[in-house]
Amino acid sequence: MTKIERVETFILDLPTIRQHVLAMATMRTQSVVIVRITASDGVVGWGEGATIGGLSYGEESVEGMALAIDTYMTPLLIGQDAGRVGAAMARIGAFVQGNNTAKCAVETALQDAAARRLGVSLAHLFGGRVRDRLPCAWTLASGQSDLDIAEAERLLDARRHNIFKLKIGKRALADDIAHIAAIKRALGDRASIRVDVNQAWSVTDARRGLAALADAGADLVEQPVGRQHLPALARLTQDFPIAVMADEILRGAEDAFRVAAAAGADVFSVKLAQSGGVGPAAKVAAIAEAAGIGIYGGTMIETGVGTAAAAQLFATLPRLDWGTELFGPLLFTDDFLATPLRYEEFALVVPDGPGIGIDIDPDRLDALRRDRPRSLHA
Ligand code: MUC
Ligand code: MG
Repeated sequence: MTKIERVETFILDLPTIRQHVLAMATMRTQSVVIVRITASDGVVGWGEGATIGGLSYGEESVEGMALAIDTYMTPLLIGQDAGRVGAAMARIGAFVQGNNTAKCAVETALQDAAARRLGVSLAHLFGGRVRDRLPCAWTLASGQSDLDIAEAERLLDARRHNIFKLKIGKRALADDIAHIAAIKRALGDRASIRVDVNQAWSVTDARRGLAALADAGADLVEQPVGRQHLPALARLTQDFPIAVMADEILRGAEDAFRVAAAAGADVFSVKLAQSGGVGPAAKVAAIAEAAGIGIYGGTMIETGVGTAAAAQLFATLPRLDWGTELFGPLLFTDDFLATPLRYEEFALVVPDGPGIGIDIDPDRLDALRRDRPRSLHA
């Protein structure tokens, strides 16, 4: 039997190319946990756990994830069969509640190693690709309409993105609506405009907001109200012509089933981090598909590791109606992949090669570590 021998966590801090203004936080750095799992046959798998804005988005922080993995998950994994990913994750599930993003980092590393061991891509283990390129949105979140429009124009000219997600909910409703309308007016039919409120609106604001967003020409609104308000989300979904997408409310298959049963959304943002890994995210997508709910490949603004893992899964989904937002690596000033992911013709090219399809440059990884190894960075 090939055993799990070693589980390591690295916290990385990656500066962003510009400030990223969200309803609940302004990001200038993104912090992530990278997990490296080594098996007794020498095969190594990589995984990532990312959240945004420290503890302002969800209950997990990178520091907490590293602790949960090192202290509680690793002892449950050492000595287990490296090829039995489901069994290893069930063992963790029996002793660790919640902590989906930390579980995602571990599960992804196990899946990556399992696929590498067989010499196949992770997509191959999930039924094989139905597409080689994933339409990829970009988030405009500089905090200023004129800067956002200039950024969108550059990206359209470069044929990198023609789907833009705008982060709103921080300013007064009328200011946000004026911001969206100005961007839609400037870009017209050349781009799809979508907004993410990150739970910031009251139900009353949301009713006004959705009507105005539809008038302004936006195509979709993401998580307008708090994750605890499923009945309100369902009413908004039924009452307005603009598509309503569920994000924060979805933490795995049980939530997906609950939201689908309540007709609580038109679209699901399927996220590996929120679901608890690649396998759990596939279940969320399956529930959406069975319920006739649209699918969007979401991100937690991961580095190349989490982005490549998500790309492997999203490439296998028969329906990916709303494309993806796997732009994470493009928001950072730095990267630690040996070969960067390729973005062209408004899409992310699904990486080839075994496992999640990437190789890590160890020196560049070390340079981004919060606890830089002394030998290299004394
Ligand atoms: C979220 O709330 O969807 C994804 C893109 C982005 O800019 O923020 C994230 C998280
Ligand atoms: Mg969101």
